[in-house]
Amino acid sequence: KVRSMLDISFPPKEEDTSNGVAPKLGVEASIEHELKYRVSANNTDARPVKLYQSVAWSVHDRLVDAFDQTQAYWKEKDPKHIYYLSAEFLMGRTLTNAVNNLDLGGEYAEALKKYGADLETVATGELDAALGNGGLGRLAACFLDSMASLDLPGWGYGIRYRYGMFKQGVKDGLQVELPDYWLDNGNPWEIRRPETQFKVGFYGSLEDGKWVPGEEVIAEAYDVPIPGYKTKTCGNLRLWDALAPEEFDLEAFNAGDYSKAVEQKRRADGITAVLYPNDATEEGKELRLKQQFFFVSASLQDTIARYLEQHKDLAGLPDKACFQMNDTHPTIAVAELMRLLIDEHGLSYDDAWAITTKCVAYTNHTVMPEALEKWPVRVLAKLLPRHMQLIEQINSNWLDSITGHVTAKVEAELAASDAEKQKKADAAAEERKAALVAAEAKGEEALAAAKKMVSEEEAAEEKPADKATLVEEKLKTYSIIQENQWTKGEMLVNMAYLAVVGSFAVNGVAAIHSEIIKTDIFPHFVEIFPERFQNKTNGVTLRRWLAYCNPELSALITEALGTDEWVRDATLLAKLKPFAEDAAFRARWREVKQQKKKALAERIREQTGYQVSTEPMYDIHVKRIHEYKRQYMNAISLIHRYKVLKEMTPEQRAKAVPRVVVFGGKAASAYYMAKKIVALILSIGETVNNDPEIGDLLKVVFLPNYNVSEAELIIPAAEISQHISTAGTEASGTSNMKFALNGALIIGTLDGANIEIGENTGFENLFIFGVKADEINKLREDRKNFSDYDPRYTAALQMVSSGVFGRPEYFEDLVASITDMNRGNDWFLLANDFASYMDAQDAIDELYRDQEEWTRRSIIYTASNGFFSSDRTIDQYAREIWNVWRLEGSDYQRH
Ligand code: GL4
Repeated sequence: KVRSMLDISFPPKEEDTSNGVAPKLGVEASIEHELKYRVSANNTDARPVKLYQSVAWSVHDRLVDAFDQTQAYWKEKDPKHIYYLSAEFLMGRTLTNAVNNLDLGGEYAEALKKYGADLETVATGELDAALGNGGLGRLAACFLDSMASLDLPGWGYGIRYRYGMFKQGVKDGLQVELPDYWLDNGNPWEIRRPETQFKVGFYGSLEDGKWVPGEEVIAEAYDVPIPGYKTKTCGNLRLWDALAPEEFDLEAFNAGDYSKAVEQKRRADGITAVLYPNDATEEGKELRLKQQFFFVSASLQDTIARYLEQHKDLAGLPDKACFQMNDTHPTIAVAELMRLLIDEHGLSYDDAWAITTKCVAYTNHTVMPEALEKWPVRVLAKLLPRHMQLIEQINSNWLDSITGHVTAKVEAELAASDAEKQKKADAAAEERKAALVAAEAKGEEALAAAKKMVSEEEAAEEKPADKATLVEEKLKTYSIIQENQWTKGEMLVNMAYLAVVGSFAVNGVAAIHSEIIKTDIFPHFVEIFPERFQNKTNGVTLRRWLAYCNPELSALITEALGTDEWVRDATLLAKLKPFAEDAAFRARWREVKQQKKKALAERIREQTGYQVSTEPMYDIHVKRIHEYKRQYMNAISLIHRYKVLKEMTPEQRAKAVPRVVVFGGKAASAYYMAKKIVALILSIGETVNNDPEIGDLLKVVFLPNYNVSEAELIIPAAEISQHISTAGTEASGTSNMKFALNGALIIGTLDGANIEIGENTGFENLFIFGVKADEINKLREDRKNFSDYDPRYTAALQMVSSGVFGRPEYFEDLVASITDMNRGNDWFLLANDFASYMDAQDAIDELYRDQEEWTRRSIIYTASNGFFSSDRTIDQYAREIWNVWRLEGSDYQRH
């Protein structure tokens, strides 16, 4: 139970340790001060953005106080720290979260009255910090919130991308990508640390075993304070920016070569310029590897430097630092920590390895083969020659260490198959002998022919397997360095294997996913160290994803429970269950939903121009656009729904259940099919929404630029939410948790965390459909012979091909990808799941007619899913992986 761990008071510091404006000026005065001196706007010129900025700077000062106190306290107490290494942190906006976590909501609301403004409106002046693609990056952000809220000494380490996730626009019915200038108005939430810089090298060569980089950049730190919820603890997200060692080459400039003069700066700028916009696919670009090494190297150097301020001997590092690698993106940390320990700090290889493998842990977030990073040896050797050398050594030691195991395995297999083979060989020899005897009796010619046949047979006979060759073959399947299966001769470094070998713990992110990685991705590693593999089911912070994004529902929950303690102890939500049976409470619950639907309808009008009613069911499908997430299957179902509505009589239409279906999500800019899926949804909307016969019965909306802030608006308004990935493909999903907590019902497959949501909520309360994960392999094999196409599915696709939604040629590929076995093969099994998906949709319509029962279930969802608080997840990491010391009273105690 999380709360029991939370009886912590930050060491009470009575004395005023203020270092700035904040404590000297009250909230109101500080806003005024910032407006005048930092933002240079007088009161009458307090335009929304300026007001936002001054409020943000005023909060910033308070954050800095909390930050300084916490960091000083941690330094004094010297507990073990968690360093969460992640290429992505999808933070979203900060203002509302910071004000409320600092428990200053009331004060700021009061102070803003003077400007005729409220906090909610002022907060919209902030641009999202979108330094992440989707679930993986947002999870990292939730984890930071929970670490601080649980008073755990934790830092995030990442990259300060100057352009975050691209901004998605819609033009001529297609997605367009626009740059995300998120830093343009300045960023009050970061503190630049020019005093904290590290050199990071690339390229070059090995001279006398020592790496001499051919290029160097400077990593400079920016700190983003992370306030815990109503605790004095304020954690840190340290993001690195890249600078040129010499910004300007004066010699080149004097020689008249201006472009050479700024060349270094240009190169450094490139490293931290953009976030790669791929979710669950890897691009394999050298720049990407450069980014990974850049932030990992700076973070490790920084940690070691801080450690050495207080300790002499690096042997103690594992007691003071744990590096959690968020997927394989930071895996080069294994080699870089080795290099730093050996080359920079003089440790032996063996000592360095002992330390490294006690400091590093790895979380796997996907089983999609195209997302598992494999870097060509050629690229690694060129960019990081010393690291490639170390990886070779790590690999060869690793293979040596398991050769005994593998040999024994091969011997056992041989022993089993040898006996079998010997039997066969004996029988064959008998037959040949008999054939020769028979042929001899028939004369010379027959005998000659029989002899020839016998010698051919003997030649073709299976030779006894050579053990050494078998061992060698088998060892290859364990090797970190492998041959590219598509490009013969090209050698690749499998980063996931390096991560598993270099870590003391490996975890998946939902129960089913943690099993799948054991059986399908790392089975041979599980043989060697079964105890290394764990599950840590994901979670989300209830601060951002319930308390702050849905204050109306939160107020109702708090009123019912008589306390707002549920915001830090989510298990208390279970006490809401009895209220599901209370009709008056249900009415109020519905009222809140209605209010949130209204806000979303307003947003839809602003963004798309479509006027949608607030009466229909709000059916939401938001997440990155991907074939495996099957927005396409939903689109096909909507075509069918449209067709049925068109064919209805007016009497039938009067009885239909109206829906507003909202899609949102970005397609990676180079993801061909995903962009077509966006276009199809837009086209369906264009046709359906303008069809006067349909009216409010169906609206299909694609809300552009889905991001954290849009999610905060959309999720509270949802009545049904779709999580319909092909079973076995979505590692966990985290928006499913957010929807459930906000009382949206789920239609979904038995995939990722849907399963655990079902277990908590009661499967009878979800709309579950589709094939199961363990059937997938077989169904995929069989799908060439699939003939059981649902007529509704075929008819809907026919409508696309015949141009009902325009541009049939443009959608030709998309249709072929699921119908033409030679072109796309329906890899994600839409055809297999369509009929059961439609059954689930029918059940949804049916239940929606019964608003009392629907609302009852909605309350049950919120009451049942406190388990999915990231506080619980982080508590499990802290106890079962990190073994961190934590504040208890004013002391640290071991778990
Ligand atoms: C992801 C998974 O796709 C997603 O299911 C999971 O919830 C998330 C966080 O664990 O990680 N993996 C990748 S890659 N991107 C994700 O969002």
